[in-house]
Amino acid sequence: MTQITNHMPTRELQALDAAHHMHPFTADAELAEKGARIITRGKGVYLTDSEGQQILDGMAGLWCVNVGYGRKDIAEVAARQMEELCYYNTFFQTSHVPAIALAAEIAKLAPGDLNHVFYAGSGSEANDTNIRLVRRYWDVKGQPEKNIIISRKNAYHGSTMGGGSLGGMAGIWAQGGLPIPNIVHIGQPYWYGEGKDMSPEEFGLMRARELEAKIEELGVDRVAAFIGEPVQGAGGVVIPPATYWPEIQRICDKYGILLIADEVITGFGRTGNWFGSQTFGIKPHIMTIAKGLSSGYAPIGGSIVCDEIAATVGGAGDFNHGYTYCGHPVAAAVALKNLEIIQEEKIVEHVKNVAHPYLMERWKALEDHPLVGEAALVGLMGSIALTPNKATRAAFASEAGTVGYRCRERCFANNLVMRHVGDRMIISPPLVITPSEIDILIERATKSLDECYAGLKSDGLLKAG
Ligand code: PXG
Repeated sequence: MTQITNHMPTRELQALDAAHHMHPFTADAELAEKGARIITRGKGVYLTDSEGQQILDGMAGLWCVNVGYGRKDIAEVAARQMEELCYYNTFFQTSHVPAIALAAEIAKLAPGDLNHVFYAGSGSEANDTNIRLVRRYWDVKGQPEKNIIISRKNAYHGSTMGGGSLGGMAGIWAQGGLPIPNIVHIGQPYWYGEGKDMSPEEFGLMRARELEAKIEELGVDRVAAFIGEPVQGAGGVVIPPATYWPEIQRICDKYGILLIADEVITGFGRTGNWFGSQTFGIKPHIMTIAKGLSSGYAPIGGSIVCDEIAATVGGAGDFNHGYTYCGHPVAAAVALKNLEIIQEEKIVEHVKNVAHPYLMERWKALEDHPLVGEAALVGLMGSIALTPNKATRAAFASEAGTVGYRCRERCFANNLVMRHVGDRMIISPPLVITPSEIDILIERATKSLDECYAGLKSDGLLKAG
């Protein structure tokens, strides 16, 4: 077999990558010309690339490496589990210790009566499970017509047929015939971009009441559930106004609609509590989890399900759904170790009492930069809205994303991973980030914003649309 190692020249790795590897959400032909940046190692909050550059990972991989890179204790657990029991299924009346222990631990950590875990390999799969689960629930209850799920524009719930349909991303719908039937979308609580002259509080209420209007329009006997991310992540770290979630909760309670909180990003400490639902006062019937469940050390996700749904679906014969890797023993053992680390090292407390307050102070100060209209942060999820006019919160005249991309490129050149969504910059660093590492993040972000601003000025792109 060809030996391909970390020591190969970058150009050769890039050529092989371009020849054989299709990248997710990527224009492969364009990437082939430029060449992918090849990441070779990770330690703490830092990545190393094939040129030996040290990069501060302000995104924790893809919002997931919450305990930081390179933990030997997790690697040891994985190796041990592979030797002891590398795989067994949980389909045909069998179970195994890692799946049992992890489900019990998740039930302990999850609020209220969210006491049951249906495992998946990813967040997308878990949301596909949720579609089937809530439809099955109402079917068993004798209301098979109650099968419409309401979601939101610019939501992200994955990219499988189900996950992509629940999500509200136009780019995903444009390819492959999505959304599937009986999933509908209301507006998002994105005050900065869509709130116009309303106060954030008024706007939050208005957007929440779109749910009530939609339920009335469709008929309550047709609506199964509402799904939302406590804070939209991939949509650009959209932190809802304080009025939004309480109103959504009131409406779901009033009409008896199931509430699904997609906690794939917000779960396991990201917002300064174990779950984003706790930060925003949401009482969901189902939570979607993935990413931070294992800190990305192994692919695993799932649905945390309340007593009533688990009893109803579980009490009505076979639920004909499952994945080969449901509760995969190695992934489950890794996730369990990750949860132990978060608890023993008090990482949620670190986010709440140390990292968030310090980053908040430094992040907010970026609002003094001429390009920054708003710098917002919940826990360790942050966004910066770039604008040519702070007073009006105007968008740029250039095609949406042009400025954000240029800023991202400056960040990447300055060894900081800070993503862009349209013309918003976003961060979601490992939860273990220290104040001195936050200083480096801010220093690199400021330098990148300065360089981006200078470039926009000289290219005449500082114009409002
Ligand atoms: N729900 C939410 C809230 C997510 O953020 C998923 C579901 C799907 O999880 P899987 O494991 O199937 O990817 C996600 C994933 C981005 C980006 O560009 C975000 C995600 C995935 C890929 C890219 O920010 N979030």
